[in-house]
Amino acid sequence: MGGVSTDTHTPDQVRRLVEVAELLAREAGALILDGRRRHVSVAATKSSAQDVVTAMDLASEALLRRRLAELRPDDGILGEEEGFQAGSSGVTWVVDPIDGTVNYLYGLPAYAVSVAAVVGPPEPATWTALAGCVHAPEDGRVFTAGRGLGARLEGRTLRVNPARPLIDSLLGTGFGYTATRRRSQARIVAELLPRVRDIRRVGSAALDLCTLAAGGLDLYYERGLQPWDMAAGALVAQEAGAQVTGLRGHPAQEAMTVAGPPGRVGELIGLLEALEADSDE
Ligand code: LIP
Repeated sequence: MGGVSTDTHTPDQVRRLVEVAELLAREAGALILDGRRRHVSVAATKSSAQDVVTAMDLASEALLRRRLAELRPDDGILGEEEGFQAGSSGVTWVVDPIDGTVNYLYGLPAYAVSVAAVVGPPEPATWTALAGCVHAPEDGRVFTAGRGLGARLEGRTLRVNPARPLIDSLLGTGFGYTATRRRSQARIVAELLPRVRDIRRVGSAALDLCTLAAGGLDLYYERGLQPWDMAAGALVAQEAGAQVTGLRGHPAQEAMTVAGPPGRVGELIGLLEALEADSDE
Protein backbone atom coordinates (compact mmCIF):
# COMPACT_ATOMS: atom_id res chain seq x y z
CA MET A 1 0.00 0.00 0.00
CA GLY A 2 1.41 3.35 -0.95
CA GLY A 3 4.70 4.49 -2.35
CA VAL A 4 5.51 7.66 -0.42
CA SER A 5 8.84 7.68 1.41
CA THR A 6 8.67 7.62 5.19
CA ASP A 7 12.28 8.80 5.46
CA THR A 8 11.06 11.99 7.10
CA HIS A 9 9.89 9.96 10.11
CA THR A 10 12.43 8.40 12.44
CA PRO A 11 11.54 5.29 14.45
CA ASP A 12 11.10 7.53 17.49
CA GLN A 13 8.66 9.75 15.62
CA VAL A 14 6.75 6.69 14.44
CA ARG A 15 6.67 5.43 18.04
CA ARG A 16 5.24 8.77 19.14
CA LEU A 17 2.51 8.49 16.48
CA VAL A 18 1.69 4.99 17.76
CA GLU A 19 1.40 6.38 21.30
CA VAL A 20 -1.00 9.08 20.11
CA ALA A 21 -3.04 6.54 18.13
CA GLU A 22 -3.31 4.31 21.21
CA LEU A 23 -4.15 7.16 23.57
CA LEU A 24 -6.95 8.38 21.33
CA ALA A 25 -8.31 4.90 20.57
CA ARG A 26 -8.46 4.21 24.31
CA GLU A 27 -10.21 7.51 25.06
CA ALA A 28 -12.79 7.00 22.30
CA GLY A 29 -13.14 3.36 23.35
CA ALA A 30 -13.99 4.38 26.91
CA LEU A 31 -16.58 6.83 25.57
CA ILE A 32 -18.36 4.34 23.34
CA LEU A 33 -18.24 1.57 25.94
CA ASP A 34 -19.90 3.91 28.43
CA GLY A 35 -22.43 4.91 25.76
CA ARG A 36 -23.18 1.25 25.06
CA ARG A 37 -24.03 0.71 28.72
CA ARG A 38 -26.62 3.50 28.50
CA HIS A 39 -28.79 3.79 25.42
CA VAL A 40 -27.85 3.27 21.78
CA SER A 41 -29.90 5.13 19.20
CA VAL A 42 -29.69 5.33 15.42
CA ALA A 43 -28.83 8.92 14.44
CA ALA A 44 -28.81 8.50 10.63
CA THR A 45 -28.42 6.04 7.78
CA LYS A 46 -25.90 6.04 4.92
CA SER A 47 -25.62 3.75 1.87
CA SER A 48 -28.87 1.92 2.73
CA ALA A 49 -31.45 1.88 5.53
CA GLN A 50 -29.39 -0.90 7.14
CA ASP A 51 -26.15 1.14 7.10
CA VAL A 52 -26.61 3.00 10.37
CA VAL A 53 -24.83 5.73 12.28
CA THR A 54 -25.40 5.87 16.04
CA ALA A 55 -25.19 8.98 18.18
CA MET A 56 -22.03 7.42 19.62
CA ASP A 57 -20.32 7.21 16.19
CA LEU A 58 -20.75 10.99 16.01
CA ALA A 59 -19.66 11.61 19.60
CA SER A 60 -16.63 9.34 19.25
CA GLU A 61 -15.47 11.07 16.07
CA ALA A 62 -16.00 14.48 17.69
CA LEU A 63 -13.78 13.37 20.59
CA LEU A 64 -11.08 12.10 18.20
CA ARG A 65 -11.13 15.38 16.24
CA ARG A 66 -11.02 17.50 19.37
CA ARG A 67 -8.10 15.57 20.85
CA LEU A 68 -6.17 15.59 17.57
CA ALA A 69 -6.63 19.35 17.37
CA GLU A 70 -5.06 19.58 20.83
CA LEU A 71 -2.24 17.06 20.37
CA ARG A 72 -1.46 17.29 16.64
CA PRO A 73 -2.85 20.65 15.45
CA ASP A 74 -0.93 20.64 12.14
CA ASP A 75 -2.09 17.23 10.97
CA GLY A 76 -5.02 16.47 8.67
CA ILE A 77 -7.96 14.23 9.60
CA LEU A 78 -10.07 11.86 7.53
CA GLY A 79 -12.97 10.39 9.49
CA GLU A 80 -15.92 8.18 8.63
CA GLU A 81 -18.57 10.62 9.81
CA GLU A 82 -17.19 14.08 9.06
CA GLY A 83 -14.90 13.55 6.09
CA PHE A 84 -11.54 15.15 5.28
CA GLN A 85 -9.93 18.17 6.85
CA ALA A 86 -6.51 19.01 5.41
CA GLY A 87 -3.47 19.74 7.58
CA SER A 88 -0.06 21.26 6.88
CA SER A 89 2.34 18.67 8.35
CA GLY A 90 1.92 15.95 5.71
CA VAL A 91 0.46 13.53 8.27
CA THR A 92 -3.23 12.63 8.08
CA TRP A 93 -5.11 10.77 10.81
CA VAL A 94 -7.59 8.27 9.41
CA VAL A 95 -10.18 7.43 12.04
CA ASP A 96 -13.15 5.12 12.36
CA PRO A 97 -15.02 6.14 15.53
CA ILE A 98 -16.86 2.78 15.67
CA ASP A 99 -15.95 0.04 13.23
CA GLY A 100 -18.66 -2.57 13.56
CA THR A 101 -21.53 -0.17 14.16
CA VAL A 102 -24.20 -2.83 13.61
CA ASN A 103 -22.57 -5.01 16.29
CA TYR A 104 -22.53 -1.95 18.54
CA LEU A 105 -26.21 -1.35 17.92
CA TYR A 106 -27.08 -4.95 18.82
CA GLY A 107 -24.80 -5.21 21.85
CA LEU A 108 -22.41 -7.65 20.14
CA PRO A 109 -18.83 -7.18 21.35
CA ALA A 110 -16.99 -7.12 18.00
CA TYR A 111 -16.69 -3.39 17.51
CA ALA A 112 -13.62 -1.19 17.71
CA VAL A 113 -12.14 2.27 17.42
CA SER A 114 -9.56 2.51 14.64
CA VAL A 115 -6.95 5.29 14.54
CA ALA A 116 -4.11 5.50 12.01
CA ALA A 117 -1.52 8.08 10.95
CA VAL A 118 -0.64 8.09 7.25
CA VAL A 119 1.48 10.19 4.89
CA GLY A 120 0.72 10.83 1.24
CA PRO A 121 -2.62 11.42 -0.46
CA PRO A 122 -5.19 10.08 2.03
CA GLU A 123 -6.44 7.09 0.06
CA PRO A 124 -5.40 3.47 0.64
CA ALA A 125 -3.87 3.14 -2.85
CA THR A 126 -1.58 6.14 -2.35
CA TRP A 127 -0.91 6.60 1.34
CA THR A 128 1.82 5.06 3.46
CA ALA A 129 0.56 4.14 6.90
CA LEU A 130 3.02 4.97 9.68
CA ALA A 131 1.15 4.07 12.84
CA GLY A 132 -2.11 2.50 13.87
CA CYS A 133 -4.18 1.32 16.78
CA VAL A 134 -7.37 -0.77 16.84
CA HIS A 135 -9.05 -1.00 20.24
CA ALA A 136 -11.98 -3.25 21.07
CA PRO A 137 -13.30 -1.78 24.32
CA GLU A 138 -15.65 -4.65 25.25
CA ASP A 139 -12.75 -7.04 25.86
CA GLY A 140 -10.04 -4.40 26.19
CA ARG A 141 -7.86 -5.62 23.32
CA VAL A 142 -5.44 -2.99 21.99
CA PHE A 143 -3.67 -3.79 18.72
CA THR A 144 -0.87 -1.42 17.71
CA ALA A 145 1.60 -1.18 14.86
CA GLY A 146 4.32 1.20 13.74
CA ARG A 147 5.79 1.02 10.26
CA GLY A 148 8.97 -1.07 10.46
CA LEU A 149 8.45 -1.58 14.20
CA GLY A 150 6.15 -4.61 14.19
CA ALA A 151 2.61 -5.23 15.42
CA ARG A 152 1.61 -5.86 19.02
CA LEU A 153 -1.32 -6.94 21.11
CA GLU A 154 -0.63 -5.71 24.62
CA GLY A 155 3.12 -6.20 24.41
CA ARG A 156 2.97 -9.50 22.50
CA THR A 157 4.52 -9.36 19.04
CA LEU A 158 2.04 -10.56 16.42
CA ARG A 159 2.75 -12.93 13.57
CA VAL A 160 0.33 -14.22 10.94
CA ASN A 161 -0.16 -17.97 10.63
CA PRO A 162 2.13 -19.79 8.22
CA ALA A 163 0.62 -20.42 4.79
CA ARG A 164 -1.81 -23.35 4.85
CA PRO A 165 -3.53 -25.05 1.93
CA LEU A 166 -6.75 -23.21 1.09
CA ILE A 167 -8.88 -26.16 2.18
CA ASP A 168 -7.33 -25.89 5.67
CA SER A 169 -7.64 -22.10 5.84
CA LEU A 170 -10.11 -20.13 7.94
CA LEU A 171 -11.22 -17.08 5.94
CA GLY A 172 -12.63 -13.81 7.20
CA THR A 173 -14.76 -11.52 5.08
CA GLY A 174 -17.48 -8.90 5.29
CA PHE A 175 -20.43 -7.60 3.33
CA GLY A 176 -21.57 -4.21 2.14
CA TYR A 177 -24.95 -2.72 2.88
CA THR A 178 -26.60 -2.49 -0.54
CA ALA A 179 -28.63 -5.34 -2.03
CA THR A 180 -26.67 -5.28 -5.32
CA ARG A 181 -23.30 -5.55 -3.56
CA ARG A 182 -24.57 -8.30 -1.27
CA ARG A 183 -25.99 -10.39 -4.11
CA SER A 184 -22.56 -10.56 -5.73
CA GLN A 185 -20.79 -11.09 -2.37
CA ALA A 186 -23.13 -14.01 -1.66
CA ARG A 187 -22.17 -15.52 -5.03
CA ILE A 188 -18.47 -15.34 -4.11
CA VAL A 189 -19.07 -16.86 -0.67
CA ALA A 190 -21.01 -19.73 -2.29
CA GLU A 191 -18.00 -20.43 -4.54
CA LEU A 192 -15.39 -20.16 -1.78
CA LEU A 193 -17.13 -21.97 1.06
CA PRO A 194 -16.69 -25.52 -0.34
CA ARG A 195 -12.97 -24.82 -0.94
CA VAL A 196 -11.90 -23.61 2.54
CA ARG A 197 -12.02 -24.74 6.19
CA ASP A 198 -14.73 -22.20 6.97
CA ILE A 199 -15.66 -18.53 6.64
CA ARG A 200 -16.22 -15.99 9.43
CA ARG A 201 -18.15 -12.71 9.15
CA VAL A 202 -17.35 -10.90 12.39
CA GLY A 203 -18.67 -7.47 11.39
CA SER A 204 -15.63 -5.24 11.88
CA ALA A 205 -13.02 -5.07 9.14
CA ALA A 206 -10.50 -3.46 11.50
CA LEU A 207 -10.85 -6.39 13.91
CA ASP A 208 -10.75 -8.90 11.02
CA LEU A 209 -7.35 -7.55 9.92
CA CYS A 210 -6.03 -7.54 13.49
CA THR A 211 -7.41 -11.03 14.12
CA LEU A 212 -5.54 -12.21 11.02
CA ALA A 213 -2.39 -10.58 12.43
CA ALA A 214 -2.86 -12.51 15.68
CA GLY A 215 -3.43 -15.87 13.95
CA GLY A 216 -7.21 -16.01 14.48
CA LEU A 217 -7.82 -16.10 10.73
CA ASP A 218 -5.63 -17.49 7.95
CA LEU A 219 -6.86 -15.24 5.16
CA TYR A 220 -9.16 -12.25 4.75
CA TYR A 221 -10.79 -10.60 1.79
CA GLU A 222 -13.46 -7.94 1.45
CA ARG A 223 -14.88 -5.74 -1.27
CA GLY A 224 -16.06 -2.26 -0.34
CA LEU A 225 -13.73 -1.29 2.51
CA GLN A 226 -13.52 2.41 3.13
CA PRO A 227 -10.20 4.08 4.03
CA TRP A 228 -11.08 4.28 7.75
CA ASP A 229 -12.10 0.60 7.86
CA MET A 230 -8.65 -0.56 6.80
CA ALA A 231 -6.06 2.13 7.66
CA ALA A 232 -4.93 0.86 11.08
CA GLY A 233 -5.86 -2.81 10.64
CA ALA A 234 -3.96 -3.19 7.37
CA LEU A 235 -0.80 -1.82 8.99
CA VAL A 236 -1.22 -4.20 11.94
CA ALA A 237 -1.61 -7.10 9.49
CA GLN A 238 1.38 -6.00 7.36
CA GLU A 239 3.61 -5.54 10.37
CA ALA A 240 2.62 -9.05 11.48
CA GLY A 241 3.93 -10.38 8.17
CA ALA A 242 0.79 -10.31 6.02
CA GLN A 243 0.66 -9.26 2.42
CA VAL A 244 -2.21 -6.79 2.08
CA THR A 245 -3.14 -6.15 -1.52
CA GLY A 246 -5.87 -5.87 -4.13
CA LEU A 247 -6.72 -7.80 -7.28
CA ARG A 248 -5.17 -7.52 -10.76
CA GLY A 249 -1.94 -5.95 -9.49
CA HIS A 250 -3.71 -3.10 -7.70
CA PRO A 251 -3.05 -2.13 -4.10
CA ALA A 252 -5.66 -2.84 -1.44
CA GLN A 253 -8.52 -0.39 -1.90
CA GLU A 254 -12.30 -0.20 -2.01
CA ALA A 255 -12.54 -2.54 -5.03
CA MET A 256 -10.93 -5.37 -3.04
CA THR A 257 -8.67 -5.99 -0.08
CA VAL A 258 -6.98 -9.37 0.35
CA ALA A 259 -4.69 -10.20 3.26
CA GLY A 260 -2.75 -13.21 4.46
CA PRO A 261 0.65 -14.86 4.49
CA PRO A 262 2.52 -14.11 1.24
CA GLY A 263 2.68 -17.82 0.37
CA ARG A 264 -1.11 -18.22 0.24
CA VAL A 265 -2.54 -14.84 -0.77
CA GLY A 266 -1.70 -15.45 -4.44
CA GLU A 267 -3.99 -18.48 -4.64
CA LEU A 268 -6.91 -16.58 -3.09
CA ILE A 269 -6.26 -13.64 -5.42
CA GLY A 270 -6.32 -15.99 -8.42
CA LEU A 271 -9.68 -17.42 -7.32
CA LEU A 272 -11.20 -14.01 -6.58
CA GLU A 273 -10.03 -12.67 -9.95
CA ALA A 274 -11.46 -15.69 -11.80
CA LEU A 275 -14.77 -15.19 -9.94
CA GLU A 276 -14.70 -11.44 -10.71
CA ALA A 277 -15.15 -10.70 -7.04
CA ASP A 278 -14.23 -7.07 -7.70
CA SER A 279 -17.45 -6.52 -9.65
CA ASP A 280 -21.07 -6.24 -8.49
CA GLU A 281 -22.42 -8.28 -11.40
C1 LIP B 1 -18.24 -1.98 8.59
C2 LIP B 1 -17.06 -2.93 8.47
C3 LIP B 1 -17.63 -4.31 8.24
C4 LIP B 1 -17.94 -4.26 6.80
C5 LIP B 1 -19.06 -3.28 6.58
C6 LIP B 1 -18.79 -1.91 7.18
P1 LIP B 1 -18.75 0.27 9.97
O1 LIP B 1 -17.82 -0.69 9.06
O2 LIP B 1 -16.06 -2.90 9.29
O3 LIP B 1 -16.76 -5.38 8.51
O4 LIP B 1 -18.25 -5.53 6.32
O5 LIP B 1 -19.29 -3.15 5.22
O6 LIP B 1 -17.98 -1.13 6.38
O7 LIP B 1 -19.83 0.75 9.04
O8 LIP B 1 -19.28 -0.53 11.07
O9 LIP B 1 -17.82 1.33 10.41
